[in-house]
Amino acid sequence: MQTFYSDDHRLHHGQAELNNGQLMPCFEKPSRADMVLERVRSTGLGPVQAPEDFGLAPIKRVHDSQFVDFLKGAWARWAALGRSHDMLPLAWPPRRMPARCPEDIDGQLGYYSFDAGVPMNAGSWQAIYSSAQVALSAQARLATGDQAAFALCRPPGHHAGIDYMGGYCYLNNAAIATQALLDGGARKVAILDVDFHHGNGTQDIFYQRPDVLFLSIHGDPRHEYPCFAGYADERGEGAGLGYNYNYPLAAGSDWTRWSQALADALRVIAGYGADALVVSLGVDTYKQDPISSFKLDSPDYLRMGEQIASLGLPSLFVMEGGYAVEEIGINAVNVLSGFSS
Ligand code: Q9C
Ligand code: ZN
Repeated sequence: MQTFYSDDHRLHHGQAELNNGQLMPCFEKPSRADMVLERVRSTGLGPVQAPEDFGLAPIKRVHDSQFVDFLKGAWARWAALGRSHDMLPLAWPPRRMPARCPEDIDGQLGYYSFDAGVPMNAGSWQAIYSSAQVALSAQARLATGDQAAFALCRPPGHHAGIDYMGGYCYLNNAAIATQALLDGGARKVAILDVDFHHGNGTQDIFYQRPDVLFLSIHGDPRHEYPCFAGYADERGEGAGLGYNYNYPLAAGSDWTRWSQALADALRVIAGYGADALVVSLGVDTYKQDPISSFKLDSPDYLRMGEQIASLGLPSLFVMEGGYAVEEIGINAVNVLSGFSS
């Protein structure tokens, strides 16, 4: 299968994040994508291609236009204040505080985010934009008949909602690609999110729509980030009611437990009648992941790919999380190899 990748991801390199009360170097770092690319090459998965430029229009099909323009222009406004350290949000509206959009950059950073896990530096927008173009380019391969494609996206996207960033995510690459598949002629698309964290942003974007089925297998939000979404009773709304499935699992879940949820998700997808599948491929379910609590092992990812392939659907794999950098390439490419085998 074809991999899409851009070196632009290196332009995005956050300094620090808060983890368990401690300021730490960002877990979401450039070496993650480098390790996956190296494994794609060393296993001979297939050709690696640079993305085409589809512009902002397909991004604004799922994201609020003002939010996208804010992301694009934020660094220039920050730098104009004489600031050169990472840009970060610091204040958010809680219950009963009306969410008006303030005028200055600090207020707007809070307005357009839900947490502080989204540092930006001078090159971040270019990396964010290119990551979305990587997903769009990979999507285009399915539209022209390939059975699978891999979007090696960085930064990741599944926590980014219609008009907010969070959790290392700025633009929702998988959602942007899904909408492009629909705009290119697909009637229904299923999104399977296997990242350790609930794909709250993707859920937000498609929550009221029946043309996109969203399923996420993740750490139980009672105990795990993103804390406020990912419960099993979130089933969709309005016309989208019944098209959202969450599988929250307990800490310590291993392949035996995890694959039961996968089997149910695959059964639901098979019954939906999708024209294509988008997989939000996070490998932070790995037993050694530094910020997660599942117990999948490297060979389990081969099984994951094989079982996803059993659907027989054209499938787009979009890279999301995974922070055990030494094994991230092995685990991510195992899913793709398992799919292709
Ligand atoms: N102590 C993705 O995997 N911090 N984002 C969790 C746990 C945020 C993860 C802290 C994790 C965001 C794309
Ligand atoms: Zn994750």
